[in-house]
Amino acid sequence: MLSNASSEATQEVLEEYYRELEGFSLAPLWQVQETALIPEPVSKASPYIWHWRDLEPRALRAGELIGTADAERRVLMLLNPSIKDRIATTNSLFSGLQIVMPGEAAKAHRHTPSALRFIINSDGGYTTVNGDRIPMEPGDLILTPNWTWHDHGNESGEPIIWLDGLDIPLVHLLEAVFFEPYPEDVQPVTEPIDSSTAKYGVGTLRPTWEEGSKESYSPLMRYPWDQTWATLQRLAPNVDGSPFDGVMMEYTNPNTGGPVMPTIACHVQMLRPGESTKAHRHTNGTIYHVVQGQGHSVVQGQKMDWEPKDVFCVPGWTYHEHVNASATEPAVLFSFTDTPVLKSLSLLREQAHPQDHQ
Ligand code: 1HN
Repeated sequence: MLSNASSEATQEVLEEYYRELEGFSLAPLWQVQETALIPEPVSKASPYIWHWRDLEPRALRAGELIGTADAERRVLMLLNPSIKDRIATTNSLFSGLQIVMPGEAAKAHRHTPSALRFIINSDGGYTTVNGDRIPMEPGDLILTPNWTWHDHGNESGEPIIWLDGLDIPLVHLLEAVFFEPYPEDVQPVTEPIDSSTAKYGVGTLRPTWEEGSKESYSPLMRYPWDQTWATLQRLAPNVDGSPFDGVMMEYTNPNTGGPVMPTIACHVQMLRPGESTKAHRHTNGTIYHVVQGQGHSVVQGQKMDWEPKDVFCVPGWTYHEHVNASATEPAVLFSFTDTPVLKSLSLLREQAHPQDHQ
């Protein structure tokens, strides 16, 4: 006979038993099962917005106070206020603001966390990735995938500032972080300038003498802003776009049509004048950067007003919707997220808000 009888053990006997378990590195699942198997995700991260008016002076001040000898990378970390014990902007992704002063170079190194840069201010900056020297122009997306050598330089007279995005929290969780400095401060440039853009930048033309990269990441390292902007402008008047994201485009790996890196997908979206989206939520968290325009997003019922160059994060499984406040000007958001990881593990879920709005 099967039965569901309760224990007849006294409280005292149970307490003694639980104390004894601790000594053997054992613990009863039945006391914590509800925290292990929750009905739906509850992110450790909070929604948060960093305003450019607060960021810019502090980034420039870091440029005055901290020399390259004191900082391999002069990065102001955008740390989620609800995550105390790790370097994280959302639960799985990190973002920071990096500044390179005139005449400076940030040393060559490589690491297994993958990085992207979205260029904010630059007039003569460059990044070299595996021997390919890539110019940095405002609005460009530049990739530094897993284990690629990279160093940055500024040969202009003005500070250069960009937004860094890395999968550091995720790679730390997986205990797969490796780091190696390059033997010299600066790696040699071994390719013609900006060669990945020349070879792969059109997206529909491929160099036949190369087999096609076997790497899991995009062979194209720079996605120039002028192409991105031209595409958005051309499409926006003629398409419905997404009810949740407006005219949202994904930056793709030209070899696969898939995400630019195996851990991070990058998107750019235009909210047309007066456009407001419906609310939805998905298991991936997202970090947004306002390229242009003014508006607000409602995240978990909280209104966040944004302006150009602000950065904000939407934790996973958190309802969010976006509003372009201008009746005449488009708003453009760049964003990055860990959907490729969730998708490949069958953990990507999305849900529309039942009332369309929060
Ligand atoms: C890093 O190596 C870079 O190479 C930028 O530019 C930001 C944040 C955390 C850890 C390493 C870079 C980073 C970073």
